[in-house]
Amino acid sequence: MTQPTAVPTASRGRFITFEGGEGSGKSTQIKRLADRLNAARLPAIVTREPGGSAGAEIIRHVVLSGMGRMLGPETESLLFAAARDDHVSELIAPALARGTWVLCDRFTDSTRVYQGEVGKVDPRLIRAMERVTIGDLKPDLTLLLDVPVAVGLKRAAARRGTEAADRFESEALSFHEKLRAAYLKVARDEPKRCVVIDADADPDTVAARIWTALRDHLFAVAAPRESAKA
Ligand code: T5A
Repeated sequence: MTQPTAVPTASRGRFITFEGGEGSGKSTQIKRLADRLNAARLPAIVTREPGGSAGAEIIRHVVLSGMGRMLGPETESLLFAAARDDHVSELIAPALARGTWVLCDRFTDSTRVYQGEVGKVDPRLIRAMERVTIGDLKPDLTLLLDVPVAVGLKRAAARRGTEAADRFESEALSFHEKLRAAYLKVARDEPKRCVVIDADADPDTVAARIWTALRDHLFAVAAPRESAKA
């Protein structure tokens, strides 16, 4: 198991996580932000959870196929934790240490919300798994992309086309409403780390909102070059 530390040195990269319900636009926006940071000569990589490293991608396949579901929410949580452990030690911690910004599509808040708040896994287990898998590695900023449930599910369905819904997309509407409320609670509880982005708008507008959040929360300590300005 990893015990990474997050010593905030000037040369360490920044760690930004994207969170939100299904179809909230995380994948779309994370790529746009990476492009903008790289254009500003702030090296940034995009990764995702579950997944992001070879071992974690194998676990992703197991979980999203629904195979973990029959084992119950506790065991499913352990699978997400195992994937995160590999991802942090193989990709995230080394990238941050060499000064690269890491943009991660979902992270610990997904476990807190999906398995904890909604799946009713004991919060003590959730926190214990966090301690073991991420140590002190807290995101510098978490962007919570918030959209009405109907909007997110409609977008996810349109993107999926004729393919079957995955393990979580196929849950009932009430499940997704609970997710949204739980995410908003996480943001209320940790206002310094989390920024709620109204993502019920066109992609350019959402991208501009995200950039404003970075400017307000991160660039005071990691000033971008001129070319990063809107
Ligand atoms: N999970 C994950 C847990 O339960 N516990 C955990 O600890 C972790 C880490 C991962 C699943 O695993 C669960 C949560 C998830 O259910 P996934 O396949 O990685 O599943 O999928 P999601 O993270 O849910 O992401 P989605 O792919 O469903 O949605 P995104 O990334 O939020 O949305 P995106 O950008 O792909 O957009 C969806 C569609 O909408 C369009 C896009 O073009 C795309 O077609 N779109 C917009 N349309 C209109 N206006 C906009 N502003 C738009 N932005 C995007």
